Amino acid sequence: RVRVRGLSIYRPIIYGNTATVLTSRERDALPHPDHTHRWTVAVRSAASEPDSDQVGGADDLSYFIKRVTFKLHDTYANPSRNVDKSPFEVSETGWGEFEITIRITFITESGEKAMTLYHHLKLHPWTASGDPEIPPLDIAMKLGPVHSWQYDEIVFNDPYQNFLNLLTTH
Ligand code: SLL
Repeated sequence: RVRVRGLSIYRPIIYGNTATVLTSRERDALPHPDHTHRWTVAVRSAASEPDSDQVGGADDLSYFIKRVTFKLHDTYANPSRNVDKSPFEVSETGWGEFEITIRITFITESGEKAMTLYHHLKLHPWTASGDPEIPPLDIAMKLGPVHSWQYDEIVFNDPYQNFLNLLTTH
């Protein structure tokens, strides 16, 4: 277990959410008639991949991430959601925005401490006028999906030699 002193290695990620307004037919099919949106919160690689048209790369982060825990609002059943394989994401329906705590646990061999990120779940579109009012659902539906993503870099300082090898040979 040798650390490589003085070396930093980073991996680019994005984290955030997409959201769409449910159609009235979709709402009728749900057990929660008050839910207005379907959303997905995710942690993804920010590395570009050829032929990937999704937000973020298609790259699988599980070679160094063991688990991502998404802590949802307490109005949800089992608000603490563990995801142990790629894609590291949770999809739900709901009616309100709230802060999601995202805890990233690295593979045991890394010897790295878990990392915590915060993301404000965004359901309502920003309008061109900068008007802070929430647009009505029929207008929001015409505006299309909402995307709210942040870029970050996971930095490993003085990594263990084995972990460094794993990262660089991936
Ligand atoms: C608000 N502070 O008042 C926020 C809370 C909670 C959102 C939003 C689903 C709940 C369920 C849901 O959308 N919760 O499934 O019961 O705007």
